[in-house]
Amino acid sequence: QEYTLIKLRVLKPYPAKLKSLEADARPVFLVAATLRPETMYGQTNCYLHPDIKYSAFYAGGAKEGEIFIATTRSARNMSYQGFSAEDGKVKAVSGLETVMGHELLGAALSAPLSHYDKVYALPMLTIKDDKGTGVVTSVPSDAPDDYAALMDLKRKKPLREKYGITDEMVLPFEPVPIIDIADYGNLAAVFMCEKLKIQSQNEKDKLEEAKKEVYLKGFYEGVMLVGECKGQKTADAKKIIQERMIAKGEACKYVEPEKKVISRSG
Ligand code: ZZB
Repeated sequence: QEYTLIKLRVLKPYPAKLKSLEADARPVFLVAATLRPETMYGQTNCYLHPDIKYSAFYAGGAKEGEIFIATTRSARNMSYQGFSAEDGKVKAVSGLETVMGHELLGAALSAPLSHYDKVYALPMLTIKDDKGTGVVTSVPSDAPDDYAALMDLKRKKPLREKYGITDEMVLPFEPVPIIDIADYGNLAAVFMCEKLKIQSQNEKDKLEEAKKEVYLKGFYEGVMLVGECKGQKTADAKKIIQERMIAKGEACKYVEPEKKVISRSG
């Protein structure tokens, strides 16, 4: 599986857990794995799982000019793909070998191409530990899971309070129309969540159905409403936008190795 890694820069003041990095000149990024780089205009926040273990490590190749935050497992994969100074070796930041997702929630971020100058790290309880980087950038206009999780946070003040998320980090953020799909409109994920009456991020089956449909339609029939590929089909825009982001140092390619299937019966 080939993903695009999107680099969301952590803004100062850093969250308490990352304070030791404030004296470091290197930029710090949450790195999110996405299959849809052309949707980055619609980012409204970034999701982390409160109970997943992340790690801060040196990246940027031989010069180690950057610090990435992602799951330990994905850091290991990255170390074989030219991200670390030494092939196959992850060099964690001292004291930040393990960072729990909840220790980063509320962090302010700068997300490349986003309509919003500043977005926040928010909790999502359905993030999988063994997929991508465990960091998910949120595009509620076109990703049903992202919309459902954002609506949960908007509607449920106790949920925000549980994770120390303030109103300002959630309430001002609305899905941004970035892709038009015939019959679905310009907020396809919102349309599908309403059509299937999805009430929360935990409605797994309905969300899977919504995602499949939006993926298919959005990718093959969608037309870009914003950005340098405005007016073009999303399928054509994807590569162009990915390459442009990589050239600007805002993204990288990342390959996830196939999972080994371990069978008991041999
Ligand atoms: C931005 C985006 C915009 C995404 C969109 C989707 C959509 P798949 O097909 O199941 O492999 N993702 C990445 N990592 C994780 C994780 N660890 N746990 C849960 N979700 C994760 O899904 C890949 C997509 O799932 C990625 O692409 C990411 O969300 C999310 F408009 O990034 B995407 C219709 C979907 N639209």
